[in-house]
Amino acid sequence: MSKKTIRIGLIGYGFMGRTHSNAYSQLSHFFDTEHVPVRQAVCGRNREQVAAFAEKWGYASYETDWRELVKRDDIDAIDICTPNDSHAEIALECIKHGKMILCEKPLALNGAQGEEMVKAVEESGLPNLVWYNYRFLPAVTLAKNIVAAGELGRVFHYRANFLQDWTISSDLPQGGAALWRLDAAAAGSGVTGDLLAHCIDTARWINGEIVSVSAMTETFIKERIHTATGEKMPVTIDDACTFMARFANGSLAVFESTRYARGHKALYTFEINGEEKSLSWDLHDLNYLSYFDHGVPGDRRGWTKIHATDGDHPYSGNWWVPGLSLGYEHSFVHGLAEFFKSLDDPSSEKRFPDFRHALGTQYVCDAVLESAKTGQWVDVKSC
Ligand code: SOE
Repeated sequence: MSKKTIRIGLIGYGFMGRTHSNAYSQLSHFFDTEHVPVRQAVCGRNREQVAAFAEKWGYASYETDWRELVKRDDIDAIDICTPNDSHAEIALECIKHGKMILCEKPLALNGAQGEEMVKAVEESGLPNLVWYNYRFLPAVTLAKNIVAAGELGRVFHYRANFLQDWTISSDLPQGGAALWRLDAAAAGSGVTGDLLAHCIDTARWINGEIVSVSAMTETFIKERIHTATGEKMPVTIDDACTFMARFANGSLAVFESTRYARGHKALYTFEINGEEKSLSWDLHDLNYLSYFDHGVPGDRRGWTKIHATDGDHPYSGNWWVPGLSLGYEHSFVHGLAEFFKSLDDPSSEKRFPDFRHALGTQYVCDAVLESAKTGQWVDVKSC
């Protein structure tokens, strides 16, 4: 098979820049796609650091100005790994220069920005993806497949949590390289856009559209030093958010996220209860899908744990031999594989979130934040 190369220009080389670079380097070893990524260039403002990153991760070149990267004729696709407040500006520039886009989540700061991005990208016809990665873990994709096959019967409940504890200290500043997630101007919101957005992406993928929400948020530490000014400034992100939701299929949901759950570093869990079966999943035990089948005779009935590492589980057959576990990093490789498969055959079923799907998630986040402000139920804009 003759391979068609897609020359990647990566903007930003923090945590996400590393997860995506790892996916670019692994993809062709494990997935046979006709299109293959080439690590062409990486961009960051600090020349020394970006040069070191390029060398370490195998990028052929580097830039220190993203606008120069986006203009380059030897780049086919731009991967946006910068803080959320720059996604829209960079994406719109990429579209002007005819580059396909792989954008880190969330799509934008809010729905209004997201709409502009969706309009422009759809008019251009350029392929696009947003890196909501957790849906590509084998056990999570298995849950999706079981629900899509109608095996749960009527779905009654969906519940999800994403719990962390890294912002409890009031000494932690806001803003700057590692801490922009605490600055609403750069992040758009706190746990809602950063963590609940993951839960919402998975939930919408598995259980369909969310139509209305009722939320509460809290900012536990009201002021933090801002790294840009050295002054104490009000904190305007949501530190914690809990919301109830109704899905279009009539099921009810509860979602919770916080960065103040002492002891939890990144605990993402979800459970879905149907008439016939229930499923549950836990990021700390990510290769397992817990499964309850009411159809089993009463004396044998109980929760079983499916170790989703066999050759017939989603994606697992592309890796090692049955029974050997995969990890967090594989979710990015699988997402990339789905994107590249769709470049090979644009008419194939899209199993990755594109800009439009991510806009739907953004609308849910917007409705959650509005509800928390007004204390009212809010209808989610349909996408
Ligand atoms: C925040 O700590 C964070 O890194 C998120 O930004 C990621 O999206 C999530 O996957 C893990 O937690």
